[in-house]
Amino acid sequence: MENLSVQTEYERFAAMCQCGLRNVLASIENIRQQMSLSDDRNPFSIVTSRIKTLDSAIEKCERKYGEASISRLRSLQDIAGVRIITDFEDDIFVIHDMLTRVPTFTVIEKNDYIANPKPNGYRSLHLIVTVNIFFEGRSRMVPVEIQIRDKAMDLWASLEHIIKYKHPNPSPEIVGQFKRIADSLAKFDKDAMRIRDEAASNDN
Ligand code: 0O2
Repeated sequence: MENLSVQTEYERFAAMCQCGLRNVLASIENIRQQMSLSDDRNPFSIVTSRIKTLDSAIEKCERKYGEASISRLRSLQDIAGVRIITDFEDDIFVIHDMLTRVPTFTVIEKNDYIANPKPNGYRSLHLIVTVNIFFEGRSRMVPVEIQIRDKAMDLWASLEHIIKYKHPNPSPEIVGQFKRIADSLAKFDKDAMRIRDEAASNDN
């Protein structure tokens, strides 16, 4: 019975977050389209989104708080999530600057795991934005998480996620190997930008 009400309440909250997600995606699509009109390279490569499943939300609450009550589930700020993938590392900050100026949502939190990678090597720029929605006859604010990363960062995070999902407690040796790959990819990102800039200056 308790589980049933958690599920019902979560579905209602997730529906609210989904309204916010639609607003954020519409704003991102508008920016992406406008930028595609210019001659410059478009910083957006791929945009995806998801609503967190109840099971994933429960797993996260239990990991973070040791319990998954309705109030804990509602405190999660990434029930709705957008992921923006760029070709180059510096495109991430071009997109970040655009998003801070969008009038339809407000950036309330920023975690720059590119300037400060996680100890395992994870790199990405995370934003939490709040969006005003109209739901059940009244206006409410809901959070949406936006993760911005380049293709190299995304490759690393996808593989690490797959392996961590199958083996939640990897050995220090495996963790060390992932850190070394992350460091190589960080160097690759710098080289890719340098080669891009050299190629452009050769054109001039
Ligand atoms: P999923 O699959 O996206 O639903 P935390 O307390 O750290 O667990 P918090 O406070 O939300 O979570 O903040 P954080 O760490 O800034 O962002 C969490 C999200 O970033 C994760 O969501 C992942 O999507 C991604 N992420 C963070 N760290 C790592 C990492 O080391 N490896 C990979 N592959 N992804 C990471 P969820 O809810 O954990 O998962």
